[in-house]
Amino acid sequence: MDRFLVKGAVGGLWGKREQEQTGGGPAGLGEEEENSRKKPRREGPGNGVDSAGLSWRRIRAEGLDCDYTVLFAKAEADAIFQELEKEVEYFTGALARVQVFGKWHNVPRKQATYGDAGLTYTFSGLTLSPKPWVPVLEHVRDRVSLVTGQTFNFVLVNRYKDGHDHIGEHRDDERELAPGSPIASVSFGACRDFFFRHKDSRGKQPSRRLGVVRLQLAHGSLLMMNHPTNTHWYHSLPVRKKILAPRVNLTFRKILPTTK
Ligand SMILES: O=C(O)CCC(=O)C(=O)O
Repeated sequence: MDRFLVKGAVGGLWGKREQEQTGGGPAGLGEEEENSRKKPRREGPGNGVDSAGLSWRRIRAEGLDCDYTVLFAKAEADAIFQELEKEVEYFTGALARVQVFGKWHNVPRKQATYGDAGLTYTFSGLTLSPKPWVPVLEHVRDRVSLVTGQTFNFVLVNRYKDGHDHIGEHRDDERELAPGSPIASVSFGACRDFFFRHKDSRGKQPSRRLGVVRLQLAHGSLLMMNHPTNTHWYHSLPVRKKILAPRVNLTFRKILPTTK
């Protein structure tokens, strides 16, 4: 922990801006619109290289608006990953189990939540409070805020021990999210496939046939899922049995303050 705090100081490894990184990484290998050509520097995600030297890739489809970049270069991403492995405390017991059609199963990954004091959210039908922020999560949150101009008060941490761990198709609970707010997804560890499927293109007899948007989320990457993506598209992280290495994903959100 001390090591992390020291490195978090401005100008140290944790605080340093990664000027040299321009590669957008392996995202956007699917049917999405791609726009990774370098353009004159502009502020904010979604338009080539920004003023921090980050190369953004636009991912667009009907009702889908995402931006992808490699936010942390390898050395910093490695250090953050190690710190997350040391510091994050995951749910155990009933919170690590889920009921599907009346039968209880272990959640096929580990989960934890951190956030601002006083917030509550619902999880597995329970009203819970997130744990208080720890420095490594604040560090990643603040870097995302710096490069996107967005603020976040909550993070869901998902840890996938290997390619057997996964998350099924879902949308994030919009009732708890601030209307129109983006979700910032930051990944560390194994590079994994990540799919978006339009809500009208699900099931055996879909009403429409829009293509699946397939991405790969690399070590140190940031995927901004902007409004209205979460309204129209489901997302998932499928099983990949050949992947042996762990992955930790952080989804930063702005959730509404608890109402009495
Ligand atoms: O691990 C991921 O990339 C996806 C996490 C996710 O779907 C979620 O937090 O809602």
